[in-house]
Amino acid sequence: MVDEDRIAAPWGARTPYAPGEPWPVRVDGQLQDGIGPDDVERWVPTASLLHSNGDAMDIAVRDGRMVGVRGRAGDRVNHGRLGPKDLFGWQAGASPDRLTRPLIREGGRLVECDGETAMGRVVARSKELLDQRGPGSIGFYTTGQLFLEEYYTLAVIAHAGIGTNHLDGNTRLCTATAAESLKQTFGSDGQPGSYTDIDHADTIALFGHNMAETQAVSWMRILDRLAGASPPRLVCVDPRATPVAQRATVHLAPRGGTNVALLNALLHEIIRTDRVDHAYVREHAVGYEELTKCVAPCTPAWAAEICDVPARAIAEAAEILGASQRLLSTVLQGVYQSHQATAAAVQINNLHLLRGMLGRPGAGVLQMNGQPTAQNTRECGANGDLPGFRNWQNEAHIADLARVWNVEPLSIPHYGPPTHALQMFRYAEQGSIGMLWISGTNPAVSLPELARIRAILSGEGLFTVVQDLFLTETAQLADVVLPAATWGEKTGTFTNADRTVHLSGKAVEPPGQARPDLEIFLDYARRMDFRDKDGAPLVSWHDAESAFEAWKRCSAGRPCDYTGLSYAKLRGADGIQWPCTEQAPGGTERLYAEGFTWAHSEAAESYGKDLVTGAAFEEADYRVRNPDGKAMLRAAEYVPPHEEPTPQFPLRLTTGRTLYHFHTRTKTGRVPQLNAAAPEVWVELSAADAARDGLGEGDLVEVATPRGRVHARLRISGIREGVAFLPFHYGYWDTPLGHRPPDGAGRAANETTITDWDPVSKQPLYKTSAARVTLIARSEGQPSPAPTATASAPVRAHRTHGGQR
Ligand SMILES: Nc1nc2c(c(=O)[nH]1)N[C@H]1C(S)=C(S)[C@@H](COP(=O)(O)OP(=O)(O)OC[C@H]3O[C@@H](n4cnc5c(=O)[nH]c(N)nc54)[C@H](O)[C@@H]3O)O[C@H]1N2
Ligand SMILES: Nc1nc2c(c(=O)[nH]1)N[C@H]1C(S)=C(S)[C@@H](COP(=O)(O)OP(=O)(O)OC[C@H]3O[C@@H](n4cnc5c(=O)[nH]c(N)nc54)[C@H](O)[C@@H]3O)O[C@H]1N2
Ligand SMILES: [Mo]
Repeated sequence: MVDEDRIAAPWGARTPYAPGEPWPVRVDGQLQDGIGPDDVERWVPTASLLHSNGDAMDIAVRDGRMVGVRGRAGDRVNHGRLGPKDLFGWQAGASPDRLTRPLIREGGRLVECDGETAMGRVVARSKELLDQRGPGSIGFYTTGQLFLEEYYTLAVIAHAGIGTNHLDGNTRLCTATAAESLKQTFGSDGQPGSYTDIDHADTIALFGHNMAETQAVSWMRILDRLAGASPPRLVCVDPRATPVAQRATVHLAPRGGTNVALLNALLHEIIRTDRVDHAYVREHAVGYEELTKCVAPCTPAWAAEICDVPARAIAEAAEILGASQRLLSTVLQGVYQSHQATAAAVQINNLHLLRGMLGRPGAGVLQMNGQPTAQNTRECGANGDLPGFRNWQNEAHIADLARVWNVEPLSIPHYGPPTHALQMFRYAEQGSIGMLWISGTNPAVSLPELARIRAILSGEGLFTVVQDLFLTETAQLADVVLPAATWGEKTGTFTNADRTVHLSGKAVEPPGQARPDLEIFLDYARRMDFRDKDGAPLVSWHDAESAFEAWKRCSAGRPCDYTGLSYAKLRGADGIQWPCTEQAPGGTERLYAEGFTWAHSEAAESYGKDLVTGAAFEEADYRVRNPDGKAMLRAAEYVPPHEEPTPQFPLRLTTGRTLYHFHTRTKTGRVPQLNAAAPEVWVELSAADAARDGLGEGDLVEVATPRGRVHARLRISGIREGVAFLPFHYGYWDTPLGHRPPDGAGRAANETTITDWDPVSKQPLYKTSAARVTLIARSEGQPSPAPTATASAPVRAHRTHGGQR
């Protein structure tokens, strides 16, 4: 068990290793005060819920309660390690303010009721809307934090039961661009790489990915390589001085929103210095000429002007990428939520195609996920795609799905792509969506332009169902609140960013009347009496395992093939990567070791989109561009961000995360150690920007954009000049204000963000808006509450601590 203070030392002690060696085991754990390992009655296997890394762990149970966790030594993902959020986060489930009874709105107030009344209302409203306005009046907005079985059931209910096209997840805010970039390059979603590529890589490039804070265990793996023989070289692209940047061989800190310019310059240099694997490109890719032409004018000097990064540093980074023999790249929100998101993410795929860096140990790209089960949302089609990565434009795929569900193809809406989340909120705003069922997400804090979102959710014409653990900012605006069970209180599978599937067991009972999301969805399907075309129940399963079996049938023959998996097999194993089939019973470590099977037009999940407008191509276009089903090099020119700084709003505002909190803090804000490490919102500026405006560490300032304002204490950090950073974790459920922020300033970053999205992936642009920072009150000597072991470290040091018992 952990003796160190893992709040102060988040990555723990080093266990160095050399390329190609197995990563040494280090078992991390944390038990409640006064409980020793001998006091634990049972250990229940699961994996981490507070990010997408999929670290395998066991929950310690005593007297029917969770009393701690430990990492699983034998698991391929973490070799026993856990990050700070997982070491402490398990305590959240037992919070005294968990929802234990359903609530309904009566006379403007939420009041407790029984399950029958609550579900009765949801069903009555659904039937009324179906009768009066048709399936398009009902929308579902789900998450990346439930289990596979739950998403699949929801996808069947929405697509075939209700027959609505309005089903999406908060994965739209999270990894829609990852999925889209994989479709654009490889024809289908599906993560090419594997975490084991870290063990072999000679070069690791992290693009807009603060892995140290957001996938802490994978960062430990990199730190252990850095501490061992023949360490890899690191390239980091991030405007902040993150812990990743501090360890990088080259750190490029571009202006926010200029990724495509920078990446095009890197590709320009790779081509100019002829670091292209021509044989690989000839055999496996189309689009080389177009790409070459597009990046020809993109010299480092050209990009240096746009990105405000020295041309010399860009050339140096290109030299490292070009000289690598085993290159691993990871990509996350600094790309996906930034300007030209898909266009930029695709350039990183291009880098790997040009260099022949795919499908072998150490050569891989990880278009990362964020949430623990975002992969499942995507593969089950609860994210605005169809289940099994099927193509909505391909009639044969629709017919196949109709066969699996035993329904008529026409009853599965596919006149267009499933509606994306921000469009669903627009429809709710306009009134065409009359019921929105929100499960496992807190849009009143996480969506852009919160004043507008609050107005939509509390609007008279919209019936809102919220399914959550707590009375969140969103639940407070609902018409019906359904209390849900969560991680450790229910059984299901989840799949991490490198396609590893884990089974998560039930360790304890949920509180009160809280029910697993699966049970709620099954109950709804039963009450709605959804039928297949022969009159049998559409949803024929009754528990997690039977739902998993149903999903296996749906996944058969698709890229995410689960047919070789079963609960029994997952119980005996330590994480298995899909595709897992009869032919590959042990799973598949890397995709695309033998060509690009899913890029043929008959198989592809998408026929591609225009990278500037997002317009979808037709099948005929696709066949012409890619007749042999190869990988696609897709070029994109840089265009400036939509909202550029002005004299009134001179800064580029970006938003993101800290190590200690998860999203809107419904869990981590209720965990004493984590909350104490980062108790309150802050804003970061560079020393130069602060000095120019006469601002000092700890000053209370207002961050304003054309949408809204946030009050926060200033941290003078290593962030690049001209950029301000706000963590987006801080809603208002635990503020002294209680409910809503008053008119005027709040503390949620999304009071300020813009309603705008990438035209290709439809992912919101949380990383680029124009802002100003002005003084409200001097600090009186107190530093800002921002953590110090992380990217928000002050230029002048004091230390965050407090994880020790
Ligand atoms: N501790 C913690 N871990 C988490 C989560 C959490 O809430 N807390 N959430 C999980 C989820 S759902 C997700 S999606 C992931 C997100 O994980 P990350 O993507 O690593 O996290 P972010 O902080 O959103 O953004 C990463 C970096 O992007 C940089 N950035 C901003 N704008 C730009 C830009 O224009 N270009 C470039 N190159 N970089 C830019 C920021 O400075 C920031 O350091 O984390 C997962 N893990
Ligand atoms: N400004 C800004 N905004 C952002 C981002 C950013 O970087 N900047 N990042 C975006 C990204 S990547 C993401 S992923 C989103 C996250 O945004 P949200 O999804 O809104 O954030 P969470 O706090 O994770 O909300 C999850 C909710 O589900 C509940 N929950 C947890 N487990 C269960 C369960 O088992 N069942 C049910 N029914 N409920 C459960 C939790 O209590 C919580 O209320 O935010 C996005 N918003
Ligand atoms: Mo995310």
